[in-house]
This record gives sequence, C-alpha cells and structure tokens, in this order.
Amino acid sequence: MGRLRAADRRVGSRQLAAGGRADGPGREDRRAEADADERRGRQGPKKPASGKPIAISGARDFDPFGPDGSEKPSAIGKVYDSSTATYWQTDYYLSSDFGRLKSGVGVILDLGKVQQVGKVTVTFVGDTSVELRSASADAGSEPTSFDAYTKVAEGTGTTVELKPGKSLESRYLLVWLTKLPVQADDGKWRGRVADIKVTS
Ligand SMILES: [Ca+2]
Repeated sequence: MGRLRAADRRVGSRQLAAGGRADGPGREDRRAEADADERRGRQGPKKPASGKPIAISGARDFDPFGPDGSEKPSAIGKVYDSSTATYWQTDYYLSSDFGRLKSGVGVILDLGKVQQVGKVTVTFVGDTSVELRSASADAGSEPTSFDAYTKVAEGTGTTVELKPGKSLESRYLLVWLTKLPVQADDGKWRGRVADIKVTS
C-alpha cells in the first residue's frame, strides 16, 4: 500500500511537471490572442476621438411645465457665444426649487446631427444643480416633450462637467436646471447659464 501511494505521488508530480510545461504555451496563446484582438481593434471601425469640440448649432429655452412653455428666449444664444461674460437667465422664482411650481427649466441644444457626446461643460453664475438629458439618437426632429429626454448625468456647481456614463449618441441634448441660486446683484432665485461646451 505504502509503495503504491508513493508511486501515485510520483505520477502526480510528473503530471504536475507536465502541467507546468503546458502552462508555457498557454500563456503564449493568450498573448497571441491579445495581439490579434489589438490588430482587429486597429482594423475595425474607427472609434471617434474623445475630447474634440462639437459645435452647437442651435439652442432653445425649454419650460414644458410653465404656462407658455418658454423662458426668456431672446438671450438664449448667449449660452453658446463662447463668452462666459454673457448669459441667458431664467425668470425669477420664490425659492431655489422654482417656488414649487415646476421641477425645472432648461435649454435644448441642437448639435446639427447625431454626435457621440463625451462631455458637456456648463458654466453658471451661482451654484446651480443641473441634469444632462438626451433625446434618443433616432429622434427625427427636436422633441418637444420633457419625457423624450432621458437623464444621462447630473451635477452641481458653477462649472459643472456632465459626463454620460456610457457612450452617448444624440443630436438633441437638454441642459435641465433643477435647483437655482440666489443672484448676488438682484437677490432673486434664478438660473444664469453663461456658457455650454460639448465635446466628443
Ligand atoms: Ca455666454
């Protein structure tokens, strides 16, 4: 019995040794596979470079829960005039939560065509809470209903970087203000959007 077990152990150690040798080529195979993946990646469809500016071709004030659906449209171009010295502002409200009249107001951005969106940076006057919402990539025209825009990111601050969690493709984005600051100069609760930048 004792000798048999010893023989078993010898067989076992030989198998281990063989297994050890088998591991070598195994690692080689995995490396070769990784190389092949890399080659396939290089030859595959080109991934859009990230961090490239995406031009905003139009902006519209959006107040779907207000009586007239509009919020100070005349200055809306100032959200993308590349100057942080100019801004579009909301009406004023009696509290940071819009006097409990509505859940928010915002700006719809038209990117001209469906784009891969990596980041939207919004500069406010005063700490503001904001959501980035997106229409679906197959929206043929600018959606007018709030429900057509899905929340993809949110943040609070004066310069807020909104990064969708997964790769986002859309033509229409909604920058949706959800909490307003008090403005120092007029003492009123209102949002002021000084600049919006979109990058891939
Ligand atoms: Ca501006």
